[in-house]
Amino acid sequence: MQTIYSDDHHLHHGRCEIIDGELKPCFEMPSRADHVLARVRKQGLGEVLEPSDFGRTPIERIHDRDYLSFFEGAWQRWTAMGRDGDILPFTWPARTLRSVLPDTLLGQLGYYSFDGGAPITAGTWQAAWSAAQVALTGQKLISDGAKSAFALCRPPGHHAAADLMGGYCYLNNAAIATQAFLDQGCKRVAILDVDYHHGNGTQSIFYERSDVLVTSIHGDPSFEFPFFLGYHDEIGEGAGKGFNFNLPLASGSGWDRWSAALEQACARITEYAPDVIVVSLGVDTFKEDPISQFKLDNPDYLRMGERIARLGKPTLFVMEGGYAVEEIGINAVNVLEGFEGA
Ligand code: OKP
Ligand code: ZN
Repeated sequence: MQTIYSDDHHLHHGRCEIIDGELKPCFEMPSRADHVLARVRKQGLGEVLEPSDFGRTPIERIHDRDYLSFFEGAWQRWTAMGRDGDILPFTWPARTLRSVLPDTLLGQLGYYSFDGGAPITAGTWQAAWSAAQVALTGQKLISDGAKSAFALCRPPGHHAAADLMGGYCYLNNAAIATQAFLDQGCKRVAILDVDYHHGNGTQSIFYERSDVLVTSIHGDPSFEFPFFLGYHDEIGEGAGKGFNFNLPLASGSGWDRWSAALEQACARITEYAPDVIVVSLGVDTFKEDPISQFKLDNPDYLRMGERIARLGKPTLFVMEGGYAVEEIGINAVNVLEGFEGA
């Protein structure tokens, strides 16, 4: 399997996030992708390619133009104000307030975000842009006939909605690749999101559409981030009714419960008969993940990859979360090796 990777992810390195009431160094750090790349090389998974540049058009198929220009210009505006720390929002248009677009940078950042977990730094736009190009390059490999590809994206994307950043995410890499498949002639794409957190951005982007089936296995939002989306009764709306399938699981879930949920997701995907599958590959389901509550172990990721392979479809893997930095490479590449060995 070929891996697509860009060093540009190093340009994004947030300083701090609020966790358990404390300011702590960001868990979403550059060494995550470095460890995955090192493991890809160590295991000889296959060639590692630089991304091609597909420009802005495929990104604008998912994200609003005004959101993109805000994101692209934010750091310049910040430094023009004489600041040089990370840009972090702290006020959002929650209930009783109005979703108006204010004039100032921090007002607009509140409008274009849903939490305080996605800092904008000097290189965040460039890193996120390149991650989207990484996903699009993987998409192209598959539309040119590859059976699978690994888009080693960082920063991750599945929390980002059409005009919202949050949860370490800015551009929704998996959604951008999914739309590119459809624009190039695929009739149906299935997304399987195995990240520990619910991919609220991906769900919201495709919620009213039947050409994308979104399936997700995650920590129940009644106890876990992102708290306000990802419940089982969210099944899609309008034309999308029946094309969103959430499998929230209890805290402490291990491979028994997790693999039973995977069976359910796979059954729904098989019934949907997609042309291709996009896997939002987060490995923060690992038992030692510092911010998560599932109990998967290293070999479980091999089984995960084997089961996904048995769906028998061309599959694009898009990197999402995973914060047990030392083991993220082993777990992510185990999924890919399991897939290839099946
Ligand atoms: C991203 B991905 C707020 C902390 C909340 C956010 C978790 C984002 C996970 N500062 N944690 O799904 O792995
Ligand atoms: Zn996650």
